[in-house]
Amino acid sequence: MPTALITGITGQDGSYLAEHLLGLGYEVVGVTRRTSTDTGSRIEHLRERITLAGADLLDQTSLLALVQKHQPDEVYNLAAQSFVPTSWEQPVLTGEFTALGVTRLLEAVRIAKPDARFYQASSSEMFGKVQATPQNESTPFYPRSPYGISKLYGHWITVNYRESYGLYATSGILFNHESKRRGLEFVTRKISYGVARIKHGVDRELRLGNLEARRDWGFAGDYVEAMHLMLQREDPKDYVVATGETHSVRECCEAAFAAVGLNWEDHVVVDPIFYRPAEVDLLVGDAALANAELGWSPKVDFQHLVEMMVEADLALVADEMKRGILRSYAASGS
Ligand code: NDP
Ligand code: GDR
Repeated sequence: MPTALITGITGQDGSYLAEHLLGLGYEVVGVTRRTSTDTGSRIEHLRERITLAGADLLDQTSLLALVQKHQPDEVYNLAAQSFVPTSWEQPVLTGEFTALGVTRLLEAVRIAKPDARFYQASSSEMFGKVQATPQNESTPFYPRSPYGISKLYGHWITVNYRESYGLYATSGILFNHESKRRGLEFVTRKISYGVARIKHGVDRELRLGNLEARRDWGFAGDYVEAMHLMLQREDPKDYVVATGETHSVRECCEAAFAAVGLNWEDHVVVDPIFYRPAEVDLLVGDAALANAELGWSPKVDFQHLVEMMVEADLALVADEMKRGILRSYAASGS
């Protein structure tokens, strides 16, 4: 039974990847960091089937001990400070987690388990102010946030460890992927949760930033399959993973409100507090290489994704109302 070690297991992707790998017969070791509150709601249903191990991307010793102890066959580095607006508020910390954290984990692998296969969660945010459309593996990078710049460092250090030490190290350049487990601060989930609250009469309006930004949105459950496929190739290689379709935030609002029979224009309020210092206007990926060499293609399209998310949030808000535990939106910036 191969062992997979997943950092960021408590996040959206970590939970789907753990489910997928368990289904394939892997032993899964999930890395959690010490927090004063429980962050394990996304993996609650998996607790009996996975091993949790404590370590932090900021702490080299903990990562080395982790790899030494578990001797993983595959390492998936999904942990990061992943919310773009926070990266302007905490640029140094974002660099520590999202950039240098990758080197710390690569060092642990190089020293303690050099034949492990390593996956780095790279991002379409590295394309930023896009230099070509659609974006593929050869498109030049032009990141537009401390987050995107940190991810670019993580990307190149992964390539460098492959070239310097012969590690089996790969980067998946994944475009936005969403689900009912997405954090409430990201725009698709903010919209689906907001729509559910409005439909249930909890709120009347939904405040958003730039409605014209366009993203290539896919389903997280499909994207974790690509991560695993990337590590099964004979030679390590980097791949773009995307749907090839792009939609604006406005279109996402239209689809989400329409799913519950409402008109988005009656409820959405543009609030400049949510504008970013530098925006990524348009992303659309070309995943032809992943399709040809990994046999990967997305199964869930944009319309279905939005409907799935709205449906899940309608049920969630109904349950929160019944139990008197409705949440509030996070503070400014989200
Ligand atoms: P989430 O924000 O949902 O999860 C991030 C995870 O990282 C959490 O488990 C978090 O733990 C963990 N983490 C953060 N800091 C540390 C640290 N110092 N040490 C250990 N663990 C830490 O992200 P997603 O699941 O959406 O994304 C997974 C990865 O893929 C991220 O690297 C993200 O940047 C990248 N990515 C995501 C895309 C997307 O559209 N979702 C697209 C492209 C790339 P805790 O629960 O304790 O906070
Ligand atoms: P992104 O995702 O920055 O692409 O990063 P997010 O959902 O935060 O923003 C997408 C676009 O929507 C616009 N937008 C808003 N965004 C948020 N969060 N809140 C709003 O109210 C709002 N209004 C408009 C944004 O300006 C932006 O253009 C995600 C993260 O998962 C990264 O970790 C990952 O690397 C990339 O996707 C690919």
